[in-house]
Amino acid sequence: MVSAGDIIVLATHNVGKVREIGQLLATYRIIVKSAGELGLPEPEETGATFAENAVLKARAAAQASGRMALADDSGLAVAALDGAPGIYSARWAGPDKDFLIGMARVERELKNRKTTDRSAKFVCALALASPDGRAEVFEGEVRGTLEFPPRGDKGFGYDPIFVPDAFTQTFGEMEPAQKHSMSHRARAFERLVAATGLARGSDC
Ligand code: ITT
Repeated sequence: MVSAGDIIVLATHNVGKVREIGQLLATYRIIVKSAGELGLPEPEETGATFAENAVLKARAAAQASGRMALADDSGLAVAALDGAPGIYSARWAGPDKDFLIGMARVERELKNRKTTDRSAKFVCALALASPDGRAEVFEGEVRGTLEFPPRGDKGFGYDPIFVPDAFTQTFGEMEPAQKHSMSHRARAFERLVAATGLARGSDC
């Protein structure tokens, strides 16, 4: 579905995702243009799952641009909050997308539940769509624990409160390469690479 030299539209307006997906794609011979760069509109996320929203965004960008498009729908699922904020992770940060607000809401809701369970996972669905509407989805997740107050400014979104299992630093404190060695996004990306046979630049 994707070959060396192809141009792929990255169907996201989130700069944190653009940066991370750009790093994950860096060794592959494909040219990435972001939806923002191409002035593509942001479709409404009406799906009920990460996968549905990812497909919706990828299809909209593929149809509008006439090129293959890659979309990422992701979020934080907190066990004691029955999986919330989940697909509403961006919306919990309010209209200004202020993740200090989103993280404070997670902390507040956990306090309200009067539980000591702080387990959570990040989930990512990557959808690759072609202009004719065909789409494939690849998912990944990483499990961890939430810690407050937030720590670190290296990531984005909810990274400063998420400590992956077997580590002590939050994603916000880790170098990008370390986050990529275990993240939900990197795991979904590994599946995409395996399924599409995407070749590294040096292999071509
Ligand atoms: P696009 O739809 O344009 O891609 P968005 O920010 O609205 O951008 P989502 O609907 O997928 O994207 O929202 C997911 C939110 O979950 C995102 O805004 C982040 O705050 C959070 N999130 C996803 N992956 C994350 C990660 O690796 N680290 C921290 N937070 C993450």
